[in-house]
Amino acid sequence: MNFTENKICQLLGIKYPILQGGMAWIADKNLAAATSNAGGAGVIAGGNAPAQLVEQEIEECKKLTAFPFGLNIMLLSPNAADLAQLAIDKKVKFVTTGAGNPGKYIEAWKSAGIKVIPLVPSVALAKRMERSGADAVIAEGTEAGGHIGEITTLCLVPQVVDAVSIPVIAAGGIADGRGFAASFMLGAQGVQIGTRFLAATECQIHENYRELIIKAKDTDSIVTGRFTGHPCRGVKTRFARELLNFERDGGTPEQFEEMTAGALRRAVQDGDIERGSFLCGAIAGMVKTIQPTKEIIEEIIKGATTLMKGNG
Ligand code: TUI
Repeated sequence: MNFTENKICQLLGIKYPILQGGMAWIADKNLAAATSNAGGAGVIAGGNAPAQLVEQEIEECKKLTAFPFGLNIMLLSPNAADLAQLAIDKKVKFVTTGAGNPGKYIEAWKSAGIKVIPLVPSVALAKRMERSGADAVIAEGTEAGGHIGEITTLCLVPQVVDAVSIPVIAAGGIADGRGFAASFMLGAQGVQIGTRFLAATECQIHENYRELIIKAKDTDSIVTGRFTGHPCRGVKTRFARELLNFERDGGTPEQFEEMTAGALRRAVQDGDIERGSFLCGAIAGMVKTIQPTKEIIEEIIKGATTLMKGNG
């Protein structure tokens, strides 16, 4: 399929309209560069990291790829404002945001020539982002991994498409050519994929994390932390079930935050099955093969092309 007319490809200067998810602690220079080198849009996740560390990642990523890549800013991070400025100082091609409203940064990013792509879990926020000058939005359904909204991808994407004039990127539950094609049928002009890239050769997560993803079946993801206001989807481990029980049995949100503080780092770096949070999307059950990023992207595009012939 030819994407020369595709709005996301034109906006970002990429070959295929596939963004790699900005997974905190996971999406580093290696995964971002591999994605960009394969024709997609790689993303370095800022997560909770200090600006100095993220600056190094950006610098090193520039050595690994000549293609555009972006920076994801998790707005709940205490370092979000520093990272917002870092994106400008380092002239990244685009910024994606998560876990909040990036409105106050948009003008500065636009003035610096940075493309702005906020993640939205609702039509209301999508409209607000368009009014604030966003170049595109990522409509992410509740099937996604990590911090999530309530609406499913199937319901959210077409409603956001109808509500805004800027291009819409679908996210949440997409892992192959069928998900890509379905997103386009809903009116999206691109997809963001996270969970499938957990099985990319270039994704440097702990072996235990990778094994949990590869072994996961359809019913193996659960959502914890609804009562904190920041629900998170991940692998249904014993620890995740303990968190759910804690919530049900009247634990306080403060105690819950204490139990989960640092849990993603423990999963990604230590492979700590007892106290780590192995975040993943509901599509983890379909991720079975460890493959190079390039192979994943080409497989998705090939699958979608077959399905979209005549509709593309
Ligand atoms: O952000 C994510 N995924 C994440 S963030 C994360 S780390 C974390 N740490 C502590 C608490 C919560 C998360 C792990 N995974 N995905 C993007 C996303 N953004 N999902 C939902 C949202 C979102 C929610 C509300 C975006 C905007 C929003 O706006 C509310 C408002 O201010 O209007």
